[in-house]
Formats: sequence, structure tokens, C-alpha cells
Amino acid sequence: MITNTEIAKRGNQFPNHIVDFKHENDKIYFTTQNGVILQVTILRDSVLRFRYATEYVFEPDFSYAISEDVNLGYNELTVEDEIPEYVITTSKIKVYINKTDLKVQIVDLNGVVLMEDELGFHWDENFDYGGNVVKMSKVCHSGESYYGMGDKASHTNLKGKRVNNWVTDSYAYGKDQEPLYKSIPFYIGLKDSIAYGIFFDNSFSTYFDFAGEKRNVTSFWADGGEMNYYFFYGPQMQEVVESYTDLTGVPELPPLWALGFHQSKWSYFPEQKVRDIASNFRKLNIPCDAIYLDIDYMEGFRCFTWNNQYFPNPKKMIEELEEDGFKTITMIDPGIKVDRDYWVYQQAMDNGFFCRRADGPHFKGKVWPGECKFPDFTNPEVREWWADLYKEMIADMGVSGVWNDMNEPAIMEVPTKTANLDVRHDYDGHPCSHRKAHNIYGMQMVRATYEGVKKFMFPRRPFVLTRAAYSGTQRYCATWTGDNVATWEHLWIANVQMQRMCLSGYSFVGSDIGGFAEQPNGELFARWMQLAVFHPFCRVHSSGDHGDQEPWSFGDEITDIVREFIELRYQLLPYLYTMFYNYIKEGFPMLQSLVFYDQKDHQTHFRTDEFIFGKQMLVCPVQEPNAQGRRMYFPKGNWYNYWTDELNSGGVERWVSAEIHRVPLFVKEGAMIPKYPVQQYVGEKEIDKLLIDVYFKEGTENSEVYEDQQEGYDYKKGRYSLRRFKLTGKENELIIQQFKDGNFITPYDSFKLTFHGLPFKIEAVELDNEEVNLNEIKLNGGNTIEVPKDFTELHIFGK
Ligand code: NBV
Repeated sequence: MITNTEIAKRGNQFPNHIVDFKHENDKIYFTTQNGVILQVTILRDSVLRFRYATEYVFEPDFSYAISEDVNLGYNELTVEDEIPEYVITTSKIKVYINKTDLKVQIVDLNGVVLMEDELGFHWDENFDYGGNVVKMSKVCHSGESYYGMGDKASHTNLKGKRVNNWVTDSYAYGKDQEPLYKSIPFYIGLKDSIAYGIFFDNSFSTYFDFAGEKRNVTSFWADGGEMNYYFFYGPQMQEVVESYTDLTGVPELPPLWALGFHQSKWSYFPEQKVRDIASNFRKLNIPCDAIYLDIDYMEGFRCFTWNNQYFPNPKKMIEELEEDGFKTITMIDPGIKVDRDYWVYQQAMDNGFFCRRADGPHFKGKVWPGECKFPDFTNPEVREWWADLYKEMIADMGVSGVWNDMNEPAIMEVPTKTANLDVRHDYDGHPCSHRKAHNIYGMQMVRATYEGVKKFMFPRRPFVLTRAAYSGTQRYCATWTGDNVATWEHLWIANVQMQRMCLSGYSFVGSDIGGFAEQPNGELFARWMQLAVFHPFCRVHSSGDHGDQEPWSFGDEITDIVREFIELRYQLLPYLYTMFYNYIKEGFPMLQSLVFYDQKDHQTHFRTDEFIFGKQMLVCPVQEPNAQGRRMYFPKGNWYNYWTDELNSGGVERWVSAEIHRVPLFVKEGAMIPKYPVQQYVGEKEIDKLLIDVYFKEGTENSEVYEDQQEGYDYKKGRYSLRRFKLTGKENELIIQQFKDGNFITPYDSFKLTFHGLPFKIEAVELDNEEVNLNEIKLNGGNTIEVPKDFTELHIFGK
């Protein structure tokens, strides 16, 4: 018999030669003589799954990451038994499986190698816990780049880095610090300007080494579980990201107010403080839609309770805030105070809902309320119970949204910062230890929260925010990047983190504007705001122990700048909402790094600062103090300076001026950018006109605007309005064609079109082939016209 010590000393084991092969529908199995099975599943012609078992057995197949709505089905599949390999062919790619060592190589139909195993699959038996450390190594070709991986605070291009996914409370994290709050084990590889993706769906602690240890090897491994990864073929990055997002899912549309500006602090209390903050926004005319209550609204940090001294009548306060256009968002943590007189604790005890240690006792950990126990959110019964706990808060009190914090789970006073590894979890009927459940614990908590908030908000839409996340969490909620710091370096980090999250399928994301820890000066706060109004989730939050961080806390000059940028966000709401629509419709990321925009341009492969907002705006934040401007790269195309209308050609780096009240902001030639008037909160004004900024282009460009009731679910029944515009510019003419979809009647009757860069003076306008009287539609002395909204073709003539 082999002794344990011998096993421990064994080291890596490898598959040997294939002895059996079986093809059943979308699955192909290869079995080696030493008991390894490789199962290849063809999900789509460009999406394949590779799953490896050792010792001839697969455990039951289960994952929290995969969406129920994933699109499956391929057009073509053949498997040939050749020498020296098996060849799987779809309409997009070919996969070679080597018969002697089970190594995999994937090529496109031109024979270009997309991905190939270096050592390929291997494993190391785990003496302490049982099972294996499962490993995969791929060849890293020269010039290959890597993107994605969630919230890593590192260069957009991960080449040369090693990262670890183990969701961790990382207060005041630094650049390149690992691990952080999220585990999104998905990367995009770019080789010879061809993109592919890998999603290693394994919830144990996972590691990725992007040619860091050896310059020609990229590898990934996990502390347990299965080697189980998906391969996505591009060739465009867009296709890779869309396929990954399709696999792991998208959220529903948020209520439009959730895309407005949010103000938070740890903590606003008592009630009068909350009211003062809210009324100051209105007094100073700074738009704001939501105000947050952090842990101090609770009674002794007990979840689902209110501190009666600070908040004697929360229902009334929330109602009155709502009348003034503010939604109230409350925090809920996973730790339940050990207190025999506390109903939530009692219910969980009575029903056996708390997590237990391996030998039976409950798992206990210290958090804000002192000693706590933790519901096992991986048990569906627990999730249902937890969802129902929100009834009073949402349905009775009128809270509009919930943020789940500390759900890694974060535990105080222990070096591991989290639950003990032996803690047991149900894992939806696949019992396991915390080693396997840790990375999905927060996800399952926020999933339960989402179910509850959704149920009690109905027929309105829920808003939920999480700190911890695993792949797929984007289906349930927005997220923020945790406890950052008020430094210039963190402004840089916030920029790369948002781009990275968006490329990792998780677009509804934001940072604590101005920094959570410490206090920014006015300049840093203003620069941060100039970046963050372009982030999908836009919220100021700070720890409060270092001073105030409201938009008016830094003097009048900064207040005015911040107001102007928040106003710009409110003007851009229809553009942002359309971005969100494209995200949930196609998986198109709301922000894109330049490499995503033009992967063929090698200049983009290592850019970090510039990004595309939506499909047609280019932003490059100023990330250092005392700047009068900065150098930035313009990707292909021509870009109008938003502030001056000056046109810049792409493919070059140049200096752009940006004094403290300006951020480098550009609009793609030909774009039509929809805008609403400035409102103090969403719904304050009836939108009586849709403003559209039209940027002239000689040639064509498509734009679109999505609208609906901004609330509720009628949009799912077709009550939405999607307008697509095709702009065609010529020397003396501009044509705008409109194509409409959906049956929502927008409240306005006309568009107010403002032209930028028009090379001629408007002499005549034809609407659906009929000439209109120019004097009746021309506004502001020439470059703006007002036209009825439902035209199909608009011609503008000049000379
Ligand atoms: O609840 C207090 C804070 C919260 O404000 C912050 O946003 C979270 O990330 N929370 C962390 C716990 C305390 C951290 C020091």
C-alpha cells in the first residue's frame, strides 16, 4: 500500500496516453490509461468547455456561475480519429487532442494557433484535505497580452503578473495588492491581434500566472475541485466578452434613478443629519438620487433593526426624503449577533440556518455587533428565509435598495480575516467546506438579498449592491470596489478597476469617489468626480473619520466643478441607460479599454488611462495634481473635443489641455448623443424634448437611444422605445435616418438637435421628403433645430 507520506512526496502527476474515446451529442470523452478523463463540451461553435477528472470519476456537475439563460447550440461538429491526435472541428475552430499526453491545441480555421497546452493538465494530490491541487499550463507566445480578471488593482494588461482569487476584505489596499474583494477567474488573451478567453470556473482559491514566473508560460491552478475551464474564441475581444457574459449572465435593467448620483458616508446619523445632507443637495442645486445609511442606523449593529434613538420614525423620514426625490439605501451585513433575545438570531437558531464547524459547533466570528454567527447562504432554504427578512424594511418602511457589506465574509481579529476553512456549507446540496464555498459565500448572500428586495419592491425594480463577488454575481446586483484610499494612486486604480470589471462581464460598478479611507483635498475630489461620473455606478462614500466628503466640503470652486460634472451625468442619462441596455442585451461592456476598441492597434495593448464610455465617447481622466492637461492616446477615428468641438484624428498621442474644471472628453465623429435636461433627481421633470448632440461626419455612423418607463417591468413586454439613427454626412448635406423598435410612447414630442462641426450653414431642411419652414424650427441662432420625433428621414442642406 502507498503511505500518506509517499503520496505527499509524489508531486505533480500527468495524464498519459488515451485508451478510450466516446462521443455523445455535445460531449466528447477521452480516457487515459492512468485514469484521467477529459470531457470536452461544445456549447457553441466558439465556446467549449474542458473538464478533467482523475481516477475515472467526475463529481456531480454544479456551478453558481453559470446563467440559466445561456445560449447553447452549435452549427457544426465533427470528431476525427487521426494520428497522432483526435481532431474536433466546429464552424469556427479546430481542437487537437494529443493521444500520447492529452495535451490540447486550439487553432482557428486558418490554422493560426490560438491556445496550446505547455504541460497541460496536471495535478498534485492534496495530503491535508484530500482531492487535488489542479493545474493547467499554457504556452505564452511572444507578444501575447492578457486582460480581465475582475477587480485587480493592476495594469490593464496583466502580462508578467501573478494574481490570486480569494475574496478578501482588503481595507486600504495598494496597487498590485492581492487578493482583493472579488473572484472573477476569467481572462482575455490577445495573440497576434486575435482574442480568445478562458474562464476557470472553480470556486476554490485560484491562481493565475501570466508569464510571470516563466516568460513563455501562462498557468492557472486551484487549491481543490476540478480543472474545469471554458474557452471562448473571438477573434474580436467583443465576442469573447459577450460570450463570457452570456455564459455567466446579465442583470435586469436597474431603475433609472440608480444611474443617478448617490451620496453615502459611514455613517449619516441621527435622522437630522440625514435630512440636513439631503436638503443641502437641494439648496445647492446638486443633483442626487440616493442617500445611504451605513451600520449605525441599526440597534447595536443587529441587521433588520433600527436604532430608535437616532431614527425614532424611519418610515416617516424615508417617506419625506422620497418626496424630495431621495431614495434611501440601507446596509445589511452577514454576521448575526449572538443574542438570545434577537428575533433574527432566534429564527436562524430554531431552523438550523447558521454555518457549523466540521465537528458540529456553530462557527462564530467577531464583527461590528461583537460575537456573530453566519447564515449558510449556500442553503436554498436559508436564502428564502433571508429574502423574507426584507419585508419590513422594503414593503413597510419604504427603503428602495440594500447594500451588502462584509460578505467575503470579513471576520475581525483573526489573521485569515475570514471564516475557518473547516466551516461546513450546503452548497445547494453538494456539502463542502469553506475552502470551496468561501469565494461564493458573498454571492449567495447578495443573491438572497436581491430575491427579497425584488419581491418587496415589486412592481418597482430592486437596487442591490455587493462588496464580495464571484463570476455571475452581476446577475443580481451592482458592486463597488471596497475600501480604497484618498490618494492619486487610488484614482488611477479606480480607473483601471472599472475598465477591468467591465471587460470581465461586470459593468454595474463604481468606486468610493474621493476615497474611503483618509481625506482627499479639493483637487483630488474634483478630479475623481470627473472620472466617476463616467462610471456605471456613481457614489461618494467615505469612512467619515477623516472629515466630510460631500460635494460642498471643499470650498465654492470645487463645489461648482463637482456640480457641473454631476449635471453632465444627469444630462447623459439617456446615453447611460442605452449603454446599460446594450450591456444586458448583448453583453457589451459599458466601459471599454482602448485595446477592446481597437485590438489591431498595438499602441492600445498597454494603455491604462483612456477608455471608451458607451460606444461613442472617449474619456481620459487627469490623475495627478497641479495638471493643466495631459498627454493621451487617440484611438482610430476622429474625435470631437466635447468642450471646444475641435476635431482630433486618431492613431496619435497628443497633449490635451484640461485645467481643473475640465476633463479630456471626446465624442466620436458622426455620433448622436441623447441628453435630458438637468434634473435634481430622476423624474423631477417631465422630459418634454429629447436633446441630441449631433457630431458631423463625412461618411456614416450609427447611434441609438433606448428609453422606457425608467421603472417596472413593462419593458420586458415590449413597452420600450429603441431608436436607431443612421447619420450620413456629405459636403453640403446631412441625412439622419431613424428606425424605431418597441411600443413605448416617449413623453416628449420633439427632438432638439444641436449640430457640432457642421461644415456648412443650414439652408434648408426636409422632413420625410417635405420641406419645412426653417424659421419655425431653428433655435439659438442657427445650429439647433427642433423637429418632431417620429420622422424616418431628415435631410439638412447647406451650401
Ligand atoms: O460599514 C462600515 C464600512 C463601510 O462603510 C464600507 O463601505 C465597507 O467597505 N465597512 C466596510 C466596514 C468597516 C471597514 C473598516
